[in-house]
Amino acid sequence: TTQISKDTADSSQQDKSAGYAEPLVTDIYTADPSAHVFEGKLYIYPSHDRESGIPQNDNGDHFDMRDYHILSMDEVGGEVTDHGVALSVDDIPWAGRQLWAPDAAEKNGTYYLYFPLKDKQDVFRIGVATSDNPAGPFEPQPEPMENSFSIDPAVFKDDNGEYYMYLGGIWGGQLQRYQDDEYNPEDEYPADDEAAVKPRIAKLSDDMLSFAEPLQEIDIVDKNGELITAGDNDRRFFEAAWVHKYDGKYYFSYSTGDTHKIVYATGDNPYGPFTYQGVILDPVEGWTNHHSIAKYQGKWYLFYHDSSLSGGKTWLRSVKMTELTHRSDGSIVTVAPYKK
Ligand code: FUB
Repeated sequence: TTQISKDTADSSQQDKSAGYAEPLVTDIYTADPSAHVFEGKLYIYPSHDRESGIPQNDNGDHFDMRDYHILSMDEVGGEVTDHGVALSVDDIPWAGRQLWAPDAAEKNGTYYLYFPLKDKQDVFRIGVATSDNPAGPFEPQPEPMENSFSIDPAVFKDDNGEYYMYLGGIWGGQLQRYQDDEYNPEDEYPADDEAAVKPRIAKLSDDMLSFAEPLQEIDIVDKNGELITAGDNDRRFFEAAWVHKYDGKYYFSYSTGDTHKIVYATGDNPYGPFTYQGVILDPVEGWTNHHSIAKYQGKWYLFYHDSSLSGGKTWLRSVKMTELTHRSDGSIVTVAPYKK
């Protein structure tokens, strides 16, 4: 695995936005920030990184998180509140290990926290927990969501009031086990010239606790309409799906994993296909890159993490935020994370 140094990330920064930012909190490690505006405040739903002592490997065993803390703020640059433990692995009946990147949604005054967690068979499922407060504490459902798998749930509410969940992550995130819609624990991957493993989407049911339809594959294509291939590591989907809508278009953004970028593709509806457009965020210090995008008080922001506070330990990350710019043609200005 590669550690990206600040010097590498700082090269060729012309036409990029100055993304330099300090961690939002420094007394705990946080990662994978999913940002939402609820009740007029900015809430961030991150992973809560900790030192577990588990050695680093390609399966991500070193990301052994056990609870979630939710952060909030009234204004950008203002005080950040850590609301304490919102959900613990000890309270989830079906839990095996590893609480990874969560997301949240609100419907009719109830808040839903969606989270990836390995079950007792060491297979990732998506769980859901509810609260009447956006900061929790959250009460988990007794079972994972039916037919859920893999990691990194992201829930997008469309303008018509429908909610959609996006999910998936390869390697340790196990998405490669669900190709051809059959479970294959062998972790086999497509050949380099074949289509990359596809992220999934499903509409959520009215009660927000299950899928209203089978999970469907999402096509990510290049400008010629050709599917991005498994060997195209600079552009293929790895993990960390997020969707935002800008000027009527759907922006599907994600991490490229082993090439450490956040990139985006655009489409005309929530299901895609999405056409690859470019890089949102250059590599950060640490191995993973994981983000969200939200509008608050009239401005768009990118939320992300890096490992600078821990001196480069990729399992000890810190959430940051910086402004994001859409050009008049709808394209996004690449953020250089260490440019001042
Ligand atoms: O934080 C654990 C995992 O690392 C997340 O689920 C992935 O997106 C990556 O950031």
